[in-house]
Amino acid sequence: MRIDRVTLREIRMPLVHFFETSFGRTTERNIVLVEIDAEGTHAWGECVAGEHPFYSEESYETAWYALKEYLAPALLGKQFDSARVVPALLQRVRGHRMAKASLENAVWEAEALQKKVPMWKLIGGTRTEIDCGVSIGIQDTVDQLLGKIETELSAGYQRIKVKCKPGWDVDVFRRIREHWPKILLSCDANSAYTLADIDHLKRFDEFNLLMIEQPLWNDDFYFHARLQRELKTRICLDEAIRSARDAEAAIELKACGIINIKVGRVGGMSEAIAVHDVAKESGIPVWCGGMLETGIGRAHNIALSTLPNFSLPGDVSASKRYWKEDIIEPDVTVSPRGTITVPQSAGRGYEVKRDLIERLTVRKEEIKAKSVSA
Ligand code: OSB
Ligand code: MG
Repeated sequence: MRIDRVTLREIRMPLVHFFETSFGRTTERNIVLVEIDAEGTHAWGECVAGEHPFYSEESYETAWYALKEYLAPALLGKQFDSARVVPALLQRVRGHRMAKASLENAVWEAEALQKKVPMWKLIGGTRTEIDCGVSIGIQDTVDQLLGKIETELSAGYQRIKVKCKPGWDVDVFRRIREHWPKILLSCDANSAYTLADIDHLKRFDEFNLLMIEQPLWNDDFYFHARLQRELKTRICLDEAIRSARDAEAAIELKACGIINIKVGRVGGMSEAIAVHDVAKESGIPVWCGGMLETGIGRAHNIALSTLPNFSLPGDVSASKRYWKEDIIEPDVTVSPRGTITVPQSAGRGYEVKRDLIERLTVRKEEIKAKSVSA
């Protein structure tokens, strides 16, 4: 295939409910979408970078810059057989993984469309249904959180993850366990603690959590290994795992017992598959994380979740939890058993609503081929 055109769009979409983590509250998303035209095949990728560089160094603005100035020009006009070669073509640019992923994932979609297979089959997926959990942000009151948990459990979700931070942790877990002693429950700190909190973190063991996600620094796995030796509960790494090499090192150090894979965080589908494979070989289960995606990114997360070692329920959940109207059709829906049925049609398996995307677009730019030297 040959990449003839790359179009960048920024869309704005309000969330149906604010989402709060230890690093802040999001009420509206600014999302960069990438559309490629590969010899008449149109395919899309979603950039999961946030509004601010708080989860990682990237934001939608840095992604726009990297895509426009370097990444799109590196692919434009190039001829190749498989999306597998994209990482090598983008390798010269350091970091900017979420930006790279949005472009690479669009190429996977194009390849799947051209080969007339679902994207999940193209990447080697095997599952026909994926297990779903939800990630519930910090609320204004614990009672509000309990109400949300009740709603999600009634909808069938198999695992509840709650965001935590100092001051919103053990007392909250205790209230949850009073109501639901047996549910699969986990927490995600988004790096809100340090090793000085070790005695406090040990108290988390009392609540029979499935895992504690990224308690310490976003760029660390060495000290997570030290913490893991002191805890009964398994640590799950999110932010710290940016590549298959990171996964290998973290596993060897025993820094985690579980890995959250986000295709954007690791720089694209090829690297996400590689992280999956490393974890599988070591007997470390993985699950698919979420970044408040629209339907495009969500569809790609569903495809990724069909790989065999995605053996724990992920954070991929129904469109309606995020958006009044999603930009794909049909919406992603979750069964009363807390599963998503994997679509069988070619490519992403959901149609994009082009008119709606146009209406939501606040910035649009077509990137032309140019040579980058020096
Ligand atoms: O740490 O998993 C995280 C959202 C934004 C940034 C970081 C995280 C999250 C989530 C949301 O937990 C998961 C979802 O998309 O529902
Ligand atoms: Mg996380």
